[in-house]
Amino acid sequence: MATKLGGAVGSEALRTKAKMLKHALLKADLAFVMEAHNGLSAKVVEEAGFEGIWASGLAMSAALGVRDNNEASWTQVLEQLEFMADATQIPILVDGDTGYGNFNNVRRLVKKLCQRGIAGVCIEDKLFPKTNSFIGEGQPLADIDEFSGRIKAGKDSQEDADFQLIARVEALISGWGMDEALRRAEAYHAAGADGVLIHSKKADAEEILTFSREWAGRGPLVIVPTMYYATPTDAFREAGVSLVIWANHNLRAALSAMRETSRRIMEEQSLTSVEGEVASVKEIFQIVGQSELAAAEARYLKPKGGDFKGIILAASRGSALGPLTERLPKCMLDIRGQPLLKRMVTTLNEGGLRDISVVRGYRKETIDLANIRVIDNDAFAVNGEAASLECAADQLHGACVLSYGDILFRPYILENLLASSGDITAVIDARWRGAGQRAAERSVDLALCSRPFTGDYLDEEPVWLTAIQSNGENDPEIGEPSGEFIGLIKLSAAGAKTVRQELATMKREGVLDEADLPALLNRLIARGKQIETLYVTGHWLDVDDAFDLAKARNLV
Ligand code: SPV
Ligand code: MG
Repeated sequence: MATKLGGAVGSEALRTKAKMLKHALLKADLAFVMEAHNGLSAKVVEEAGFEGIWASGLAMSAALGVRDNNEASWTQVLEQLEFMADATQIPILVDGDTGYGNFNNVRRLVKKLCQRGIAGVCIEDKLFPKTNSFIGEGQPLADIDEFSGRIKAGKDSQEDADFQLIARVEALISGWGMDEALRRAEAYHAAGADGVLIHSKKADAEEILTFSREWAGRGPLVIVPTMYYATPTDAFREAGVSLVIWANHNLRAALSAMRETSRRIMEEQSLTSVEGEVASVKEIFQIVGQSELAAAEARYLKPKGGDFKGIILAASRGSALGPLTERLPKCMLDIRGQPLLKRMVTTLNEGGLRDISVVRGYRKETIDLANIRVIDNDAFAVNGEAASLECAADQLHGACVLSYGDILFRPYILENLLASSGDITAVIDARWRGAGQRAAERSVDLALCSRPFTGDYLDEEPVWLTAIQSNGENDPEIGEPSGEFIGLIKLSAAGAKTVRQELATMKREGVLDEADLPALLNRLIARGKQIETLYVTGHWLDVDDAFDLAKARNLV
C-alpha cells in the first residue's frame, strides 16, 4: 500500500489559507476539496466541513452563463474569487486553466491570486484558449519546456511563500498515454510544482491507479474522479493520493434544483408546492451573516439617540411676543419657513431620536406636525413646565431628552448631551454673559455649578449643578452664576424614574402647578441627586420676545 507523503507540517503551519492548503496536500490523510463557483456556494462548501474549495473553471464559467473556453476573462474570474475568499475561512485552490497565456500571464495571475488571499492555483498543460477536458479527443498539449517555464514563472512570482501551484497533466485525457503522462509529471515536479494533478476521463480508475503506482509519492498527487466516481474513495487513499477534487457537483445540484423549481412555479402559477422545499429567506440571511451586520450597526452606526425618547414642553403661549402669539403658540412661530417646533423636532430626529412627544396647551390645535405624539396640558394657563412634564409622565420611562419648545441648538450639543454619563444632565451655557446688556432683561435660568467652565482640552472632570434659579431673579444666595440653563436635559432610564417620582411627590404636595423645570431640578439637588452639567458656549438660542425671534430668523 502506497502512503501519502509524510505530513511534516506542524500546527504552526495552519495560520494562513496557503498554509492550510499546503497542509492538506502534505498531511498523511487523504484530503478533499469541493467545487464552488461564487461566494454563496463557497460558504456552503465551508459549512459542510471541507478543508478547501475547488474554484472550478467549468462551474464559474457556467454560473456566469458562458462556456469553459476562457470566455470569462481572467480578471472576471478573479472577481468571483475575491467574493469567495472574502466569504470563507478555508483555502481556495483555483482552477487557473492554462494560466491564461504564457509564462508572463502566469506571473501576473499568481501575484494577483496571492494578493486576493487565494491559497493555490492549478494550471493545465494545454493552450490558451482552453477547452474542457471532457469535450472532444486529442486536444493539443503545451510543449513540456514551455509549460515548465509557466510553472517556474508562477513559483517565482508568488508573494506568499506557502502559495501552492499544482501542475495538471492532460496527457491521459488527450490520448498520449502513461509514459508521456509520467514524463510530463516528472518535468513539472522538477520545475517546482507543489503537486501534480493527473486527470482522466475514463469511467474506471485504472489509469489513475497505475499512474499513482508509477509516481510512487514523488510529490503530492491530486485527482478529479468526476468520470470514475464509482471507484471507492479508499482506493485513492490506498494509492497514496493526496487530494481529491469533487469538481462540479454544487453547480450541477444547483442546476437541477433551479430547473425543477422554475418548472413547477411556471406550471402551477403558485409558490405553494415549492415553498417547503426551498431554503427559507431566513436561511439566506443566516448564511450571508446578516446578524453580524446588525451587531456592527449597533456598534458603528446606530445613532446614540435611537435609545432616547424626546419630550418637548410647548404648552405656553409666549405672552412676551404679544400679538404674534394671538393665534399660534410661540413654538409654532415661523422661523424662515418652518415652525420653531418643527426645527426642534428635526434636530432631535437627526440626532437619532424617533419617539417625540410634545406637550401642548395654548392653541393646541395648531400643533399638527407629522411624526410626533401630542400630549395635552389643558390647564396650561394656570400651571407651568413641571405640570406639563407630569402630563407626559407615561413617556418618562427609559432614557429621555427633555427640552423647552422654544429653543434651537446646534446638533453637536445634542450629540454631546446623549454621550454624557450622568443619570440627569443639564445643558448650561457658560457664555450667558455674552448676551450683553440684554442678559439682565431676558428671563434667564441661572445655574450655579460645582466649578466654572474652563474650556481646557484635558478637563474631563464632571461638573455638578448645585443650584438653579429661574427667570433671572437675582438671588444673592445663589452666588456667582456659572451659566445659563438652556432648557435641555438628558435623563437616563434611572434619571427618568427619579424625575417621575419627584413629579408625583410634587403633585401630592400640591406644589406641582407653580413649579418650573429649575424648581424641579432644585428639589432633586436637595434630595442629594447628582445633576451633571454639560457646559456649552453659545450655539443655541431661545425665543422669548420679538428680539429673540428676529435673532432666530437671522440665525437659521
Ligand atoms: C473544472 O472543474 O473546471 C475542471 C475539472 O477543470 S474538469 O472539468 O474535470 O476538467
Ligand atoms: Mg477547469
